[in-house]
Order: sequence, then structure tokens, then C-alpha cells
Amino acid sequence: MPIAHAAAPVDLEGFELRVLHIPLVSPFTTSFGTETVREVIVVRALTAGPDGWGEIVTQELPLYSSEYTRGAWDVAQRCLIPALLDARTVAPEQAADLLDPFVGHRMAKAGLELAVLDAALRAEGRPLGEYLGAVRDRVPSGVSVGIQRDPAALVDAVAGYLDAGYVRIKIKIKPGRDIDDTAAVRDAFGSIPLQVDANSAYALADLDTLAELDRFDLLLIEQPLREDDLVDHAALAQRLRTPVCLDESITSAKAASDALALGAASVINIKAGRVGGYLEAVQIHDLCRDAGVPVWCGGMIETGIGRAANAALAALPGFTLPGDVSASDRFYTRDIVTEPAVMRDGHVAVPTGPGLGVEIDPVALDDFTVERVEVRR
Ligand code: NPG
Repeated sequence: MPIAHAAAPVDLEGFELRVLHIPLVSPFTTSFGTETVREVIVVRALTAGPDGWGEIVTQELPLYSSEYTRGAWDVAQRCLIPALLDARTVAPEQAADLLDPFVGHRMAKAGLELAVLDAALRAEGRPLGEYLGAVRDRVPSGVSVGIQRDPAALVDAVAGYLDAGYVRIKIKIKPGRDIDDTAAVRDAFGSIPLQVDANSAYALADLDTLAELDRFDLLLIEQPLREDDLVDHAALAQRLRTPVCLDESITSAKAASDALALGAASVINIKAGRVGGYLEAVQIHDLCRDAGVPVWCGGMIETGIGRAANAALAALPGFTLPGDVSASDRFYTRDIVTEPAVMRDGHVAVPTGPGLGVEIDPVALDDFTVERVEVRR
């Protein structure tokens, strides 16, 4: 179902961008590296009415995708913000079209669109979840566990998250840290809902290793091959019993429909940043739902801004698998919103206030800011 009721346009006066450095509670290791500090761009849309907030989920370096903070910082100021400010009066549903002439840079576009959307919905007193089509008031909370020192340390880490109440575990894998790690978690915890994420670290030539994972009855394997390897993913999916889920490869609704047509995936991870915004994310949800393909909401270690929006998105009816919608304290001791997401009974609540439904903590925001710029009309 497309957005049922469009939002009224906002009168854009400018944008404030900030680069934040927020320390993580513990290092987070994936197949592409280890992060100890989350570098992220927070966007504030300055309007004639309420301001709106968004988040650009790039990382410092282009390791997960081609986008990275300095690139987003530049393209936002040089191309994207001027395109929005030239239009002056912008409805959230128009933002993607205004930004479309600029190729790629989807995370930057998504952060700007979210700020416009938040401003528009705050002006109308409408919650984001209601606007996107949410059908639940809370969403099941899965957790993503980074690669640890060894399988025993991984078991300890997973035990902590299960004790905390997380309803689904995802472990990161890479060549050499796959079978033994997965086996250790299966042996320790029996039939818990478990999935693995390779972040593009394998090639089709690794088929034998990947097929060994079949014996663990995983919910899915996420993005085993490279972003561009749709045909190879289709070949792999034919050979595995474990369902193949795509993340990095799904950069748009078109990419999602191509992947499904090719048989490259039977599950899709939806991240608004990766696909250019929450409205594109809803389109992917809709087309997967029509095709009977389950989706779940991914995470990009967002601050309380992006996490609030992710909870709203994950409450749409097609999100039938638990997402990486963990509590704020999974990554941060201090967040930049006044009421960071908490997990209760394995679930995170969908905010109910206007727009994102969270308020910014201005002191925390200032404390984590390492660079700030304002672009005005
Ligand atoms: O809960 O936000 C979260 C983390 C989920 O594992 C997670 N994200 O590859 O999906 C991923 C990974 C990631 C995080 C990728 C940050 C890029 C940046």
C-alpha cells in the first residue's frame, strides 16, 4: 500500500548538518572492520514551522558501501540541500524526485528526506508510524553480534543478549570465522532463532563452506557475496538450503524487484539509509509483500533519531521477521535523544508522538558534535 495520506509541504529555510562522534559500549567487528566510535551525520531541517531531524548513516570509510561521511557531507551541501532549498516548499513525498538527478548517495538523500518528513509530520501532529502504515505498537527486537576474539567469547556475548531478552540473534561471519562460530552458538543455545551475516565477504567459489552452514538450520544467511553479484547470489541460492537474504545489494525498489525476479534472494533486509529513504523502504516492503517475500528491518547503528524511525518502519505488516531493532544501550551508554529506545519483553515500542516521536537532548548533541555547518536559502 503506498502512503495513504500525503503530508503537507514544509517551507524550508535551511539545513543544519553536524558530524557526531559517539563512543560505542564495546568494539563492533564485522567482516569489513572494527568500529569503536560511531561517526554519523545528524540533519536538522529548519522550517517556518517545527524543525525536523534526520540522520545520515554513512561510516567514516567506504567499507560497507561506497558512501562515507566526507562524501555525504560534501554532496549534501554542494548538491542535495541546494536542490531542496531551490524548491523552497517541499512535501516529503517530493524530496526523492528533487534529489533524483544526483546519482547514488542514497544515505545522504535518506537523511535529508527524513528531516523533511519529521518536520512535516510534527507540523501536523502525526506520528511517523501512522504515516508509514504501521500496524503494531511494538516490534520484536533482534540483536547483531560482532565477531569476537574466539567462539567461546562469542558464546559469552550471545548469552548476555539472550539473558537481556533479545528474541533473535544475528552473528557476523567472515572466511575463517564461520563454521566454528556458528556451531559454538548452536551447541550452546539449541534451537534459538539464529542467522548469520557475511557482509559480502565470500565468493561463489566458497560454495562448499557456505553449504556447511546448512546443517545449523539458520533463519537465513545475509549478503554472502558482493553487492553487484546478483547472478551469483541466484546460483548460490539454488545450492543452499539456508535462505539467502540480501542487504548491500538492495539499493532501491528496482534492485529489490530485479533480485526477486532472478531468484537471488528469498528474504530482504530493508534499511532506509541504504535505499535512499523511508518512502523507498515502504515501496520495497510493498513489493515484497505482494510477492510473498518476508522482510525485516536492518540497522546501521543509528542514534535515537534513526532508531525511532526504524521502529516505525518495522511495524509495517510485511516485516514478519525480527529486525536489528535493538535498544539504544546495545551500542551506546549515552544517546542524543531524551528517551532512548529500550527493550521490554523482547520488544521495542513504536514511538507515538508527532513525527519521529523523540526529542533531541541538546546537551548530548553538542557534546558529540565535532563539526557543524548551516546552509540557508
Ligand atoms: O543494530 O544497528 C544495528 C547493527 C546491525 O549489524 C548491523 N549492521 O551490516 O547490517 C550490517 C551492520 C552495519 C552497521 C553495517 C553499521 C554498516 C554500518
